[in-house]
Amino acid sequence: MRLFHVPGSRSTRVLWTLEEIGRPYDLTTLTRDERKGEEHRRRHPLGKVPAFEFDDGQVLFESAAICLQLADQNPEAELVPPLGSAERARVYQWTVFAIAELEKVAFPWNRARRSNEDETEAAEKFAPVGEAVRAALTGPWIAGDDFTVADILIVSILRNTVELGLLEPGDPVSAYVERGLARPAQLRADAASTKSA
Ligand SMILES: N[C@@H](CCC(=O)N[C@@H](CS)C(=O)NCC(=O)O)C(=O)O
Repeated sequence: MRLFHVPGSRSTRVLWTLEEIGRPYDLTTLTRDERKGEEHRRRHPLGKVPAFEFDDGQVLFESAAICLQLADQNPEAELVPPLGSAERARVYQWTVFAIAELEKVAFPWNRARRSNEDETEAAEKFAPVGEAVRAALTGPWIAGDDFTVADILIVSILRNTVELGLLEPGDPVSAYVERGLARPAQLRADAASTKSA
């Protein structure tokens, strides 16, 4: 299996999932020209990362879809609860929430901070979405006691928000993100990403 990757991009979520699974994989880091070339557009119609080639030759794009499929194919990693269970439904809920709701309010806030723009609107839009995550954190992980693919997505999306200091010190959301970032598989993913850069 092979991940088509750019360090610091959304493909790092897939790298983290691969490290949680612990099976060997290949990593191809793409330049901008390679991403926009014909060969990569056959993998991803928009010339983006991540794209992923599975052992049977299937190629998928969309980070959440790739992470969920990897979790399903490697049940021993316990990154998703059993199919059809209430716990599995919560993992779907938070995985979709991450992409559909969280990303679109976290990234603009990060961008505003980095470029020294007025953050008021971005912070206001983030607030109710961040509160939804905060309220759900009654256990160590977003869907309960067990770490899942949904945590990989949410922690990856909020990583920069926490590292830029946008959340209050002591905010349970920051503690949650730091808990995720401290996982050995995540640290290995960071090292693998840098190595390939
Ligand atoms: N919804 C997609 C978004 C993919 C995406 O926007 N990837 C960015 C990197 S984070 C990209 O490849 N942008 C085009 C480029 O860098 O040339 C996913 O989650 O996989």
